[in-house]
Amino acid sequence: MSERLEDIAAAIVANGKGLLAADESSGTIKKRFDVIGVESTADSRRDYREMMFRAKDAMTKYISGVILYDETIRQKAADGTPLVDIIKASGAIPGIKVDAGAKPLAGFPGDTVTEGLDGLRERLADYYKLGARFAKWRAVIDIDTGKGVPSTNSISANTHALARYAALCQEAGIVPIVEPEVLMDGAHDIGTCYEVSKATLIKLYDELHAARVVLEGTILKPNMVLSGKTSGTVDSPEKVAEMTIKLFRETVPAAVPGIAFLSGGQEDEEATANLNAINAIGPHPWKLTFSYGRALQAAPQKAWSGKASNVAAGQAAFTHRAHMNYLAALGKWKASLEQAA
Ligand code: 5MM
Repeated sequence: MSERLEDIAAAIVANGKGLLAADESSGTIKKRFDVIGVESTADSRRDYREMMFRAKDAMTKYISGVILYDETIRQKAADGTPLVDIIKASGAIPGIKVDAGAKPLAGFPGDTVTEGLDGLRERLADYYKLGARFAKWRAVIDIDTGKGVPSTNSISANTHALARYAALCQEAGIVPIVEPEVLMDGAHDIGTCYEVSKATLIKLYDELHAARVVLEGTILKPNMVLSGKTSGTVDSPEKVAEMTIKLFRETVPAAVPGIAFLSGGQEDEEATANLNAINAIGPHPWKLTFSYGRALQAAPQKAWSGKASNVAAGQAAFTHRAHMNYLAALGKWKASLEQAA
């Protein structure tokens, strides 16, 4: 395929396809495996991810790319084939998480800033050789308005780091996925999520312009606009779609080819229904698809539960969720399709 940044970005969001976010760091995948009673070892992590990457229907029809963790991009399948080669053989694009995680922001209790810029130029050159053609960096913006979180300084520091990361990626021939996640944790209402997300995206695109990042060669990975998880409100998909699209029309330039959402702790079907409602009120200037971690993997993790005899069941569960989200990215999903499965 073409190596132009614009073409890679367009391929990531083409025709209803979306990303599998399988870039859980070792600590996060351990938490996921604890839930299904599986010990997290290099081999069990490899077996689990190999199961998904070998799910042929899901990977060829619905998944455009996979975000990998450093360990996984270097791992080989049980038969010795590099996992990256399995992903490429399916037609999907390998990507890599390059941030080093969110750390407390000095002087601003409750705020974090994502680290990982030191040595990033060299790491990107290495990841390019290993086959990565896109990367991901996640900034975490929490909401706790009573405590002044997020501070203006946290939004500035996080978006500045995202812009420096994006410029380094493009220099290396790698498409940056720019992920400013406004967390859904907390009791805030949907209007507060909208306001914080708006302040974040305005600052983000200021910083990307200042860093001379070519927007056509980027993908935005944002949260949807939602009420906080402990607010007691679950918004209707129509409300989420209206607020989310209003936000993007006000802040995301049309030069950005695609927006690939994180699921952020939504239930599997909720993340699908909301994505579908967002696409149902189109047309929009950007493609709107999924880059889900939990909302694509919770079901296959449960079905697999670490047993070789469950590989087919795990692949079926993964394929189903990928299919449902593919339909949602086209605005063609219906709740009845979930029951039918
Ligand atoms: C899959 O989870 C990713 C890695 O998380 P850690 O660095 O904390 O281990 C995460 O960045 C993910 O790509 C996004 O948050 C989207 O995942 P969700 O689960 O929100 O769809």
